[in-house]
Amino acid sequence: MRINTVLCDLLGIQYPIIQGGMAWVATAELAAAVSEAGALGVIGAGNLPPEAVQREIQRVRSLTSKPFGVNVFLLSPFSAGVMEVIVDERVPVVTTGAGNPGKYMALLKAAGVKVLSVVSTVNMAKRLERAGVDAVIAEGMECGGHIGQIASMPLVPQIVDAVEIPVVAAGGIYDGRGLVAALALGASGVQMGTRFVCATECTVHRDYKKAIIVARDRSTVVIGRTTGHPVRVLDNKLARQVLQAETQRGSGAEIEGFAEGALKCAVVDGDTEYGCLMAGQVAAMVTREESCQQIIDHVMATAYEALERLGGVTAG
Ligand code: TUI
Repeated sequence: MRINTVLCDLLGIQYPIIQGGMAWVATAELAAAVSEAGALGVIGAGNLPPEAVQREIQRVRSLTSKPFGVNVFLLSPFSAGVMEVIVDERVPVVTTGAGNPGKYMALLKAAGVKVLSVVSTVNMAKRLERAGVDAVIAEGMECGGHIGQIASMPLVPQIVDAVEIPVVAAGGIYDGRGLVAALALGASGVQMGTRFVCATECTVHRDYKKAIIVARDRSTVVIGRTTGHPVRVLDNKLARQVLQAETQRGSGAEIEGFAEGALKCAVVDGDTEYGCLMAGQVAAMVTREESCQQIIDHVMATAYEALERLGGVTAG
């Protein structure tokens, strides 16, 4: 049995799984390992300058000949330069976040780059479909990092009903049960971030991985709601300080200042007390470090199990 969807055909991949393009986390090593395992590995360009992104692209190419992508954070001051590098390097896939890639569409399409854009509302999905993107990634508020307000279960089917292009579900997906649930909602595949933070090939500090591994169901909290830019993180001293400041003072600018550089602090320095440990709600389900191949194989094996169980339900 194979789970072959339009996403597999669109991206030239074996399994309908995309790795989230997490800033500071999704390096060439992680992206190449995910692609080698048959899914789509994605470099997180974050706020990196174009030359650094180019080096990451070349490093992925030295590690795998399979398709891969680059995630462009559209609020980065370097996003235009990064798009040029992507076109020059003929990167097969771009995922975008935090904006509308409309002004780059002609350039990307002319170079044959597939564009998948993250959205967290129905309106954004419709707008980006009109802008010509190849697929949307519907990101529910269960995911880590910057989040919208709608959970995956209601968001995905609403977007599926609102657009004609393929929809990828993100947020709250850990294993094959999540993949099959996403397919049942009408999605053509999934994007997963948190589980890949704990991949052997992921180069983040071991203490960041450990914090995800010990996380339980209520271990993530949402900070920055008062700023209009909510962020899901693991509960720690930084999170509690920010939450306290939000209830006491509620000053947006002050709170934004708190988190300055705190993501790098978590990823590079492994500061689990004052680093910004972005993680989705599935952190509770991540119980060990494993290779990207083991992760993908586990997602697919548990997806087939889930499908078999469902077959039993309808037959009964
Ligand atoms: O971007 C995210 N999640 C993130 S970013 C981040 S931290 C960081 N990133 C880069 C550099 C430095 C630090 C942690 N988590 N998710 C993608 C996402 N994009 N979710 C929602 C959106 C979005 C928001 C507005 C997409 C489009 C949009 O506007 C579109 C329009 O219509 O203008």
